[in-house]
Amino acid sequence: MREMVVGSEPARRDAASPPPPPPQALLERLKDYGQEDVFALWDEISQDEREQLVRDIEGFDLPRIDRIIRCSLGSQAQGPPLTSIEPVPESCLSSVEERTPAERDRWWKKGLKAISEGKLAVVLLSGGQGTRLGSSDPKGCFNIGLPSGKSLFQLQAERILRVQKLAAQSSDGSPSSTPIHWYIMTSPFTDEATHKFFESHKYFGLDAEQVTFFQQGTLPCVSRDGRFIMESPCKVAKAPDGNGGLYAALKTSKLLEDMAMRGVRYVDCYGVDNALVRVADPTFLGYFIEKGVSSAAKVVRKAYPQEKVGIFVQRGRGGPLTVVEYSEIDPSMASEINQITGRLRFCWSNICLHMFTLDFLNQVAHGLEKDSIYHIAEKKIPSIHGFTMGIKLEHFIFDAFAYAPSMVLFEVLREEEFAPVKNANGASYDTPDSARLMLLRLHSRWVVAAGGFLTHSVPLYLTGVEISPLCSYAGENLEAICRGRTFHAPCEITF
Ligand code: UD2
Repeated sequence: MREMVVGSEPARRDAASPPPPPPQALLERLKDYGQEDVFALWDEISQDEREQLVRDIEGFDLPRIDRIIRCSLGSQAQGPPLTSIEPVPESCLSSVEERTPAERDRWWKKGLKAISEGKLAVVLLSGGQGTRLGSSDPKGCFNIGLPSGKSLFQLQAERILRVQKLAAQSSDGSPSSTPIHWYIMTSPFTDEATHKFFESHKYFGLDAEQVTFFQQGTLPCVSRDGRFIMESPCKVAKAPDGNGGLYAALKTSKLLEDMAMRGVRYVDCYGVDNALVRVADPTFLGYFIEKGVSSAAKVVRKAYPQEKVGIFVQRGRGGPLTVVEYSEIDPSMASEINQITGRLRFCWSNICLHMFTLDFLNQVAHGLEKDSIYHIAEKKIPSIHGFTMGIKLEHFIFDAFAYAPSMVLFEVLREEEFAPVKNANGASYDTPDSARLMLLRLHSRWVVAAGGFLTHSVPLYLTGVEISPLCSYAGENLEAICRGRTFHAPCEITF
């Protein structure tokens, strides 16, 4: 009778009965893809762990994973694509400078009308692991230290509530307005904590029925020669498949059909880690509808060559607009200067704020098979050897722009709409402190513009006031609240 110790201790083996071999068929399949090493420690692990390992491997679509590994590692060896790279033509961009108040007003109203008719859905990309922020919680849970103590999720939920209210007020007479449906993409690393956070905060005042969570896929982490890295003797190391995993996740979860059933025509898609993100922005939506294009992105002027943002380029004269990610850009290209304007030649930065038609999302989601080239991120991977330098394979959401029949860029001001929360406080940029200050300064300007006054006990550049999104989305509706009143910074202004 063999004595088995379940758990991490390898089962003591009775010399007379060696452990059963790995399932032969599975081993043969792994050999076909050069991944048989996953069974290297088979004899050292317990029966339970062997069963876990077999289940793990049987969950893999090995042909697809092998194709992605080969195509992605192979394309890196081939170097950058040969097509020429040009700056974005001015005809593809709406700049702040050229935008008239009449256009802004027209787009704002057009966007609110479409929102009141239920034509807009919002997708939040929230599957990333907030490793740079040093928090084990999903980034949306993060409190950037505002007077209100609100998390990024709460700020975004309340901006949705505010836009819903504006849309209901704008629709001709009918007080009701279709709630904006909020699709939140998580990953196995963020899903449970995100669900719990929303439930414990009662969805921040949203109707739980208007929020749908769905998970993106994961891919094995691999060594530079394409072999699976083992996280433990009985588990392959995996990572989320990038924010471009959105398209496969929408397809797998049949949420594109869900959007169609709700009458959605436009999808606003954004990254969680921007404290000033204008979720469901009526102006951006109105512009998008008026241009009649399939995809659009908000951009800001790049602050400096090394800024960690993707930059928009045109692939060949008249070609599609695509993004070269900061982790893949050639430093000399990042620093090129336009000799006429004296500005950076590639100056339009991606800020992970995108708009798509539902038709285009369907086109992308059903064309995925051909797109097996994933981006390669060299990272320290937790493994049976502690940490192993390996590769995470990621799709980027902006990879789909290359297939867009038509695309436009919409410039916004960094100080109004882009306050990234990427690094832990103490870093020199994109921290919770820098994002908090950008929000407080913006809202302080709104108060003064509405006739209010500020007093402060610390220098004003270090503080300011926070306006609840429930009061104002973009600085509107503040006269009645602020005119003639004095607010002592820091404080939250709410109803
Ligand atoms: C992103 C953009 C970069 C620039 C920068 C601005 C991409 C690929 N890059 O860089 O061009 O706009 O932001 O701040 O968009 N996410 C997922 N699943 C994943 C990985 C990420 O949902 O597997 C989400 C993540 O939660 C976040 C967003 O995508 O909301 C951006 O992801 P990131 O922080 O990994 O991207 P970053 O800062 O390297």
